[in-house]
Amino acid sequence: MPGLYTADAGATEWLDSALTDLAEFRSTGRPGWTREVFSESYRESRHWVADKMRAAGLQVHVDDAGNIIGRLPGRNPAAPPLVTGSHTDTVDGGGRFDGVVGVLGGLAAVETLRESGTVLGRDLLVVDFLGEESNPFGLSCLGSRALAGELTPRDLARTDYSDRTLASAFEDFGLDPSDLLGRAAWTGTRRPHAYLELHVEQGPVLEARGTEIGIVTAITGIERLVASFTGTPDHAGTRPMDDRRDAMVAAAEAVLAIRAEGCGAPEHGVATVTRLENASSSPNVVPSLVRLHGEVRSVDESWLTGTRRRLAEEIAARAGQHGVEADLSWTTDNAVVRSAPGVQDLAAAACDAAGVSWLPVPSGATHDAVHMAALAPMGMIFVPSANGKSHCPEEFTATGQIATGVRVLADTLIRLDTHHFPHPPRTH
Ligand code: HGY
Ligand code: MN
Ligand code: MN
Repeated sequence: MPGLYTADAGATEWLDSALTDLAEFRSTGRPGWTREVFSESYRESRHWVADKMRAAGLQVHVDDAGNIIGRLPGRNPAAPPLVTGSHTDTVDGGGRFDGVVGVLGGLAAVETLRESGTVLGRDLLVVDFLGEESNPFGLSCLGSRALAGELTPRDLARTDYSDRTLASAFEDFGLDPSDLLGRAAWTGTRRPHAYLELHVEQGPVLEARGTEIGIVTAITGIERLVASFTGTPDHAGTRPMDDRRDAMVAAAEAVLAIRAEGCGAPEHGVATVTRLENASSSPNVVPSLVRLHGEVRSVDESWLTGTRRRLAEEIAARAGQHGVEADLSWTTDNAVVRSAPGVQDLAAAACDAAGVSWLPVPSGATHDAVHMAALAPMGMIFVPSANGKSHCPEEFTATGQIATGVRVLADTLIRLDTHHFPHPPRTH
């Protein structure tokens, strides 16, 4: 079977052209590279990804949760497989590298194994997980959650801004929601031996330190908030300023309280409000019902568990000063997850063997790896992001940097293949 590379087009050329070709699948009329889950551009791109996996010599199928899974047979197909991969959906106005580097890098790693004549003792699965990015339903990592058996009926009943349910979005995408809650899960003997994901750092650390590889120590936890502020509607032109119950003012105070919370975390804390909705569309009525969407993140578990209480007190107090009621609804998008020490050690050994500089780094972004950690020892390898930018068109990582990540990924997978994990490491 001829490989991915040709005589005059090796790994970096293949990566360059694959990145360029996949970037063509984007939603018109949206900024940057937009290929959101369940969109038409995303639906079309899934066929391209499956074809790319076949071109890499993988046996390809789409599972009940819409994950595209490419299988490289090992000597013992009955052994728990190794898994790598990431996602190819984007945020609105996103870039060309977030997630994509882990899927294409997984295929390039398969080629690296083939070129070196390496046959693993166990299958290697390269997965393009469905819908990693958070979405209007407020739930990220749809495909990897399903594999981990973590999707719930309540999740499928979530609605987007137009009150469409997540279940109907899956149906419209050609998937049966009832399969998501059971059959899709990798339970029992389907649990992998280990999971390793290549991803762009999406932050400034590696570039600032001139380091080629980040070995992820922990992945941030995320608390998501929807807050409703209820005041009193009034004529915006006649109601005196000292006699209003303005829901938008209370929401604005909450935006600042949430920002202050994120600035107060001891280790890598962030907090962001991304949406304010006035229930009324009239520009001349004092807002009486406003909804706020926000999130708080940190790799510091104990601090993060306190954020709900701190913000509930602060937001209620500030809203009360304006005679406005605040109702807060929280969901934990994911808890803080630690990478398996054994996987981190093998990635470090691979870097050292290749003479590649590396740093242990926490991940402020969440990933499919969070949910795969529920199934198997997990690790992540980062490559630098130019100016630390991501989730925007300026997102960039040089192909040579990605190729270094692929080399480390391939070597670490070879080491994982024969590694014995003495006991299931604590990941949650
Ligand atoms: O939100 C995140 O951290 C990831 O990009 N989905
Ligand atoms: Mn990502
Ligand atoms: Mn992302």
